[in-house]
Amino acid sequence: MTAIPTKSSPAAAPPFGGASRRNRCLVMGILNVTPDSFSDGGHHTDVRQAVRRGIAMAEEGADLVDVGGESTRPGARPVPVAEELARVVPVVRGLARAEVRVSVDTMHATVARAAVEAGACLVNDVSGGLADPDMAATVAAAGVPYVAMHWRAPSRDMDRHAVYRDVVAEVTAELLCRVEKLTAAGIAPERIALDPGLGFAKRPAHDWELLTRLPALCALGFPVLVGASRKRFIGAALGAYGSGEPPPPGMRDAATAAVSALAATAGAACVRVHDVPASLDAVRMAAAWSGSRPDAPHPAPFAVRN
Ligand code: PMM
Repeated sequence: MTAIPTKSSPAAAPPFGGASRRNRCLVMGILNVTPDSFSDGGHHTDVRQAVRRGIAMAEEGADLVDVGGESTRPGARPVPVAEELARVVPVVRGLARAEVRVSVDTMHATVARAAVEAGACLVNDVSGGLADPDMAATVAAAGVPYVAMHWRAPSRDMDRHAVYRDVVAEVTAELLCRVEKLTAAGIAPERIALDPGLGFAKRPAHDWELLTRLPALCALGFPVLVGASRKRFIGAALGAYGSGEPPPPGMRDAATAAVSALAATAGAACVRVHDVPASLDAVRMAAAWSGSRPDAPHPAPFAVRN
């Protein structure tokens, strides 16, 4: 069994180290350079325009900007690696040159390696290393932090795998299994963050259960990233408690910010969102609500380096 870092254990290279000067949940801005992502697909396919958008998110206060070149919406088809590289690497390079902290959202070791060479400081893998057998060794060799998301199957047929008896117990156990494999391949446990994978082989009821029982995942001692932004379960809840109709993804940012505040209060270390300002204010309010001192140093594993 892998040694699990506790919240109080010192961390040599924290997953999101140096990202924020403030003692609060971090905000990761989403920059999808894809033609077909469910919410922002086709908005940022021009490199210069994408870099401008990433810089704007950093200016809005994003602690990290997450660049992805392959849509993972339900039913999405895989993108050839050469195409993903061509989409992602110039944008990562442009943002890193502008001193924006960049993460790369990829399931492919080749893309992760190239993005780190271009300046990415974190690898965000929605498959937790399951999609590419070379990913874990590549991340270990690169020495960067790694977000391992809960994943069961490629997007084209993930909905078939949304079957659980106890979603929290099963997601937790499957993530710990990933941690074992990742650490065995050489990734330091202190560099790993976990993510419940909202919407990935999950029905809305599963997503809500994972959120309402988020402290159970946080209690494992790894930093937890929550990616709720604009997702189907948010639309479904807005519809259920509203007019009956889910609003379109672009009308879900206020609800996303509410979830960001609740996730931060439940112990999330980072939220991944499309609309940075709303969620940034939300996590600030969560920090104030929980009495965290704004000028206190980040507790490990979020010690500020700069
Ligand atoms: N969701 C998407 C893509 N990447 N990464 C992490 N770590 N967690 C997520 O929940 C996640 C992700 C899909 O959403 P998008 O199309 O809006 O990027």
